[in-house]
Amino acid sequence: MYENEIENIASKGSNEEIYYALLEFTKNAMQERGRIEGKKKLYYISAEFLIGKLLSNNLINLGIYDDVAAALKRHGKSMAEIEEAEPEPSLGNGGLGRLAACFLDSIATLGLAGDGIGLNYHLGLFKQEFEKNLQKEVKNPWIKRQSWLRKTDKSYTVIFGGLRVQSVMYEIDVTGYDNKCNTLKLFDIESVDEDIVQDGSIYFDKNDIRKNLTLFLYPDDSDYNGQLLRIYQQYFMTSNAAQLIIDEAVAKGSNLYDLPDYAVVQINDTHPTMVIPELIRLLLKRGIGMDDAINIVSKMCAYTNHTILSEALEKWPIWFLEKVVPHLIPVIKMLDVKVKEKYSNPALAIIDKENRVHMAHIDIHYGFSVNGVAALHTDILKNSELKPFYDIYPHKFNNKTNGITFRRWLLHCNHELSDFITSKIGDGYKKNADELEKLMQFAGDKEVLDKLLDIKAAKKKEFKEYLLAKEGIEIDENSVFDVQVKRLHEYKRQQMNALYIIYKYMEIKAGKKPERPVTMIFGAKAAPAYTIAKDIIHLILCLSEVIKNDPDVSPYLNVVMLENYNVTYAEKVIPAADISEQISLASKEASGTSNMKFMLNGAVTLGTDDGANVEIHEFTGDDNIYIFGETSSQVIEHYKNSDYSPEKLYDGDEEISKLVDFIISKELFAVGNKKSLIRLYMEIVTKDWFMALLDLKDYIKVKEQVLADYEDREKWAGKMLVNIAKAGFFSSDRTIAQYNEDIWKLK
Ligand code: 26V
Repeated sequence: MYENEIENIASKGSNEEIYYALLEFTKNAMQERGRIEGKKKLYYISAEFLIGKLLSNNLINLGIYDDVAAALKRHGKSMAEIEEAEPEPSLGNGGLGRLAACFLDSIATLGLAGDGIGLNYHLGLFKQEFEKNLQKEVKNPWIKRQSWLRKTDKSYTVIFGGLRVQSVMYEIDVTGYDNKCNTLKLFDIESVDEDIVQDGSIYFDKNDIRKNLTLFLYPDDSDYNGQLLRIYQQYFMTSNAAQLIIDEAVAKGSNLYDLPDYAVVQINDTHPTMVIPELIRLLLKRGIGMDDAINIVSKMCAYTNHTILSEALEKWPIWFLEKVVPHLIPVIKMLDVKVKEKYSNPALAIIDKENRVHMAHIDIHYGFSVNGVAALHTDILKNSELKPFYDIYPHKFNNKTNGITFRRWLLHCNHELSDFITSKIGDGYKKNADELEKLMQFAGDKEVLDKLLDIKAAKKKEFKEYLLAKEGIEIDENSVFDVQVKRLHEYKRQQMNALYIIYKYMEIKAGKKPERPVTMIFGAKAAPAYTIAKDIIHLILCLSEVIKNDPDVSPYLNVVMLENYNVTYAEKVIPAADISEQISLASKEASGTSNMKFMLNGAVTLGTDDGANVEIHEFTGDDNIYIFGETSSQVIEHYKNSDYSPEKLYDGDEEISKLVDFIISKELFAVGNKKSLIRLYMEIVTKDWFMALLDLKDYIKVKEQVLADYEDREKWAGKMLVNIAKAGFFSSDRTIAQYNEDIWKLK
């Protein structure tokens, strides 16, 4: 349909020129598709949308990727080269933001009317650089003159205490696979000034809201002004959302009392919670009574919980809110009074005794649905974290196990594998992921298994070359690729993986050489104010250096930390992985989504029975996954009884203390920062809040087993096949169909 245009574009000069021509062409093609319409619409409000590069994905969904790739090839170019010219928007931290992006893809693919609403952070999340084995944060401007963003003439006034701003709404089209478009709406203000942040830094004047409001995602909130700025951002996002929702519903004929027939709001974690009091306030302003307003809004809003970590559950001191959003205070106080009139249990209060506002409690009392993101996570919410709420609102609680879009995480990032799958079972799985199960008929088929190994080998080689070109790092494509890529957090236990590396290093030093070299690959950003997380990055980088410079060890073990891990990197490394590290302390990882991406690309999971690993385990069976460590109920007991003591494990077990002591060895001090290494050592020995030492020995034992099993290549390929075949459940199309069936009820 577009042959001439595509041919014309492919014949242009530089990669950049081709990219920008393709960008405009694709934007137009998406516009021609038209919008998904419906009386009722979903508003998925989220502080993060980690959308990644969009060109390939959009071309795939438009059904013209192959035509474009073929035209480029005729002109001696590849899609991969052209994509290099596309900047990656960094509008998210990790799983939560990427999930929102996968959901937008599936919502449009299923033809449901649903838009994303968020903020247009000019500098996104920081860019990570490594300097002296330490993480350094620098600003990352990603918006170029030409981009996927389309400026609209929609604009709202948003009022803060002592400040009034005028918003601008941008849109990015989201095309469904073989379907029409929805949009991602990102709000901004014109006065934001990127120049108040110095090059090579992320620091700026946090008081100047007009200039900084939409500069960064989660600006460092370790201080008072940083926290205030977060509240400014949250209110700016939700006030725009609420005004837009009412506008669009009224335009479609709503009399406001029937607003729930026109709009359903999914609140992605607590960041958008203020949409509830803001909607109520706007309805009051339009003459609706308090009880009616509360009733209407409560029928529209649904909340997703993404973590049980208490430090991540937002509780704002009321005077912060009084300063930023004084006009919301009467509403919030009224919501609190109504709860207290009904329930005397202080655990249910919105405003607690210390005058902190529990944002999740607003969502649960005044929304109609509360969901966790994996079966285990939802059980933990019901039975412990949110038990008092489950007791009074059992009907509100439901599970929606996360998913990933197979368009990006298979069709786009692993053409070799998806083409092969298509050749074996046809392409029905592209729309109905459950059809992947048909691959099970090849479980004993040597030819198919060998082909899977060949594809993996090709993706490993491709990644090796990418890494060499990008970072000048050399890895051995015949080694085992053992990969842990995710945000850096103690509960995810990258430090436990680092202790395994120390174990392996010592084994090799003692002459026990592995059959095949191992490449340990990490990717992780640490929050700028999270000291211990940065210390763990430091440890990994120091280990990498020590091992690289040790000729006894380096032929057998290589440790690589990818700089500035992001969606683009994920698309390259996940298809190349042999082992997927999912080693969080059981009960702490709500779901995880990289576990699903790895599985789909034929990596075998080494993990704890946590989050969605539990469901992966159920699908693959014991023989195709490696599970270790204490269970979530055991861990929850340890916390309840306060009976976990890292000191005891350290003092009582020489194998453990030997590994931990290496953190403060002369070898590491020679390449690292003494203060940071000692701090991390002390943290592990005296606190170890996320119990890395608890599971360490079991982890080492099972990982050794994985490496041994890897050598039976045929058997390993069988495990790969089962993982791919059983991944269908984890398609975000399934997740979204369930959200719609149980919560949104769009059509
Ligand atoms: C946020 C914060 C912010 C303050 C410092 C500590 C801290 C720790 C954790 C978080 C996580 C916030 C919510 C989140 O990102 N959850 C992730 O959501 C994913 C999508 O549902 C899920 O797969 C991950 O397991 C979950 O961690």
